[in-house]
Amino acid sequence: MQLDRSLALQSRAEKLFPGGVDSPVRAFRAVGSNPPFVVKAAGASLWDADGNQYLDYFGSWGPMILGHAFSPAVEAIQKAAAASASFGASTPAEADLAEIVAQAFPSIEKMRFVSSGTEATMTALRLARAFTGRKYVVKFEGCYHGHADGLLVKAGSGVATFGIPGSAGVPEEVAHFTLALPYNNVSAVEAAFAAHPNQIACVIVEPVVGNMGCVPPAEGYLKALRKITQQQGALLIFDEVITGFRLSLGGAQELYGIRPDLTTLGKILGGGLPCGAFGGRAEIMDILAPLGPVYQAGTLSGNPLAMAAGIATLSYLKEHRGEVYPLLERLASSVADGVAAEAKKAGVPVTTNRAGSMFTWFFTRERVTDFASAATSDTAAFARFHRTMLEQGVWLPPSQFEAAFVSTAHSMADVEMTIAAARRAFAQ
Ligand code: HOZ
Repeated sequence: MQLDRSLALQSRAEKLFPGGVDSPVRAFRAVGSNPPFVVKAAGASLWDADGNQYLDYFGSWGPMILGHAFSPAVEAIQKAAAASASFGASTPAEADLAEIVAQAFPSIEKMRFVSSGTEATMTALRLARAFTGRKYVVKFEGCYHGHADGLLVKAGSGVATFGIPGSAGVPEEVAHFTLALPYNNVSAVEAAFAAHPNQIACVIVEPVVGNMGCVPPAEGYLKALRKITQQQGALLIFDEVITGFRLSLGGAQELYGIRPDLTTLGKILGGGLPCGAFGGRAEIMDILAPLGPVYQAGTLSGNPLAMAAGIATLSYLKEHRGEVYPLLERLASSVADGVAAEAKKAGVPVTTNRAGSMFTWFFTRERVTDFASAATSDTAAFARFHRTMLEQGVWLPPSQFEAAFVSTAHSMADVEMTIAAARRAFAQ
């Protein structure tokens, strides 16, 4: 595979951006190769600057559930752009999208649109602290909720990929109020509340984790979080930036039957455009300015292009939910199990975790239920697998600690091609 143009583009980018990227994992350092530079994508395929075609298993890290350049979204964006890309004023499209969101997520009585998942989680925490009058926040090791200071403690995604324990530049005094506990461990949560009575404002969790690789909740875990937070007067925040509209239209909370106090959304919500949201109980949301004392704002919040792409994407998902989610389940289970079977035949230790259309092949013999078990993975073996798959035209997320995704644009032929590529990769 020729990568000359991508290599030239990488050296140009390295002069302009730290590591040559605008987001760390994209630099491919964790898999010891050079990132192809993408020039276009359609359906489940990506093309790089050298004309190589790849089957896409990271879907822009989640948003592209209907495949790339999904025509209703493209047309909606074009139409909105012709009427101006931004007004900085209220538009009817914001309420149109909000009504779809509220219908899919009954726990979201009121919401605000922002421009990223980071903004959504950061503000959800501020709201939780103001509402409860408490300072501590519980998060879980290996969960990633964007890069706001207080959430970069034992985080997943790029933070785990590069082994950064807690980011430099975050004052100890800020990190002090974040209690990072093992995921899927109810006693650790009970112990934290016992050690900090009436001091914990909220528990924030990825209900199915995507950012340490895919790690689903143990039976009863989310229910236990709901019960403890309710008993202790703390808020439960579901970070559904990845799982929202992916695991089902109403996200993980619909699937597991839990009603959190606040929810954060992003990715699919904006149909691939920069968009996030936070929302939940009206009495909590109504302490935001201009009604209350909690401040949050954004010039591009509710941006008309993002609203248009979101409406087109969510309307399709809503209308076709009866076909979309079973199709994603079939595709994801076939590829996840098919590759796992090839690993087994080849004697390569791989543990496969999957929830709906998100999955991870962990290069370990251990059951992966939290960050400690995810971290037993042989990341060098994962990196070799990643490189060999990429050479065969299969683009997996370039880190052991990120989930892979399928879209409705993937086909069973794509799945077969991926399994055959994995067979060759495991034979090496
Ligand atoms: N933190 C993102 C994945 N969980 C990576 C975003 C990106 O590099 O685009």
